[in-house]
Amino acid sequence: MRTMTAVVLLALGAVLGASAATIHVYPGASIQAALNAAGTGDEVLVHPGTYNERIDFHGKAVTLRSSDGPSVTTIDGQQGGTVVTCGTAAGPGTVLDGLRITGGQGENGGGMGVFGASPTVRNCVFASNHAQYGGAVFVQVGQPQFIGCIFSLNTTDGSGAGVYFYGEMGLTAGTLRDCRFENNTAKGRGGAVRNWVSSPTIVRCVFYANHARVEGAGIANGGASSPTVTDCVFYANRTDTMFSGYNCYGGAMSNTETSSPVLVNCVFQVNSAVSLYPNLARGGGLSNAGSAHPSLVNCTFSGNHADMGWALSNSGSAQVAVSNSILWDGGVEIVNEGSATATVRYSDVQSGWAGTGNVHADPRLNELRLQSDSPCINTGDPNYAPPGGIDLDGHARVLCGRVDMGAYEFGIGDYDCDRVVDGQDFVAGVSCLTGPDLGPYGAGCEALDFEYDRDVDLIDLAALQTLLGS
Ligand SMILES: [Ca+2]
Ligand SMILES: [Ca+2]
Ligand SMILES: [Ca+2]
Repeated sequence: MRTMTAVVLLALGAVLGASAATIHVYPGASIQAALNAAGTGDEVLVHPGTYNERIDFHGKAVTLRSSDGPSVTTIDGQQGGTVVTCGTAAGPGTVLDGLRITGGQGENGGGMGVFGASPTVRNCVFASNHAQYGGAVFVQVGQPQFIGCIFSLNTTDGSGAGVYFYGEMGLTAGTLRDCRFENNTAKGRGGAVRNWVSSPTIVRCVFYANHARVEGAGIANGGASSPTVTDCVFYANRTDTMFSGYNCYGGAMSNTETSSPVLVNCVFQVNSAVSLYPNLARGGGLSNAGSAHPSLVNCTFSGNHADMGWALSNSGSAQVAVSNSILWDGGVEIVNEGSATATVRYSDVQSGWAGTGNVHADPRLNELRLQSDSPCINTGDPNYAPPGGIDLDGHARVLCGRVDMGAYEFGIGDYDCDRVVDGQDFVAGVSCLTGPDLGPYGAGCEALDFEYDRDVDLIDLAALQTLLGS
């Protein structure tokens, strides 16, 4: 037993002692050559410049990163094919970090193809790539993580100009976190993201000015795709049709077949479904068809537009559940066709909608936040237990004892819930500092936890002071 332990420790020592190598790549040299030379755990460090090549990780657990970020470090595929290929069961230890990927042109994934792999992609920019499917990225089986990435000006003849998650061959999910999709264009579905039988987790992403011709200018969920979409902003995305007899659906999002995404703390603003001919454009915000069962909690719709259903268009046998939300677009907010239903509770619907706790009164928005005289303050579902603790501003989701309607909770800084932030709140704030290490606070101090780290400290009081001074 003793010998055994020693052998194990020796082996462990060998592993720990084997220091990972860093292989430097400078302009004129080949990144692929460095990847070929790299072993498990090694780092390939790419120095500023443009590298005209296409690369393949060959499944290696290698970190490929730039020394100075994506604004000065580019891999340009020069329209020769997919720029970055990641397959052969690569796991999260296969890392792409801080590079700009451009000039990709492929059938599946112009910028990057992920096939049966789950790499980590951080701080990358995918710009001006093109593919038949997945203009920037195509994922077929795997759970890649995209963190802090920008997808801009990518195009596809088919669907998913930004990312196409294609799950018909096996589990395809993954994560999009803190990503930005802007000005991507799909001739088919999913101006930014197309999910087909795929359910990724999408958190704190911005979808801006993406375009799709058929449906889902932001996200198009098809097959059985049920992503969770939390703390996301959909702004000025647009689906359109120019031809008589052709419909278009979902300025921000479309859900078809049995897709049942869950949307929490999301904003839908000035998205549109547009047609040259009357009554062909449905769902300025969302369109739901087939047997889609999406649910929306604490979402705010403002300024969206379509021929039918300025916020929501529902058809087929879709069943939509809405709670704690604001639908204030200026037209008929919800249209149901076929046997579709919309169950709306504790929400403010401009054109009115029957349901428990609903109102239709001016929500008194200022940059989509509730003003102190808003009827949406403390009128959300009294039994609501938020799955996440924060609102879209990153503050506590529930303040003053009851959740509000909309993506932003009212009352940060207002300890005593009198809807005014003043010196009395500041005095209370000092009482929420509970010791030299500060530490967790008692109930009621959430309103003063600006950073929402479950601790009221001097940083929070500084933020409160700023609010008082404004
Ligand atoms: Ca509240
Ligand atoms: Ca107060
Ligand atoms: Ca804090």
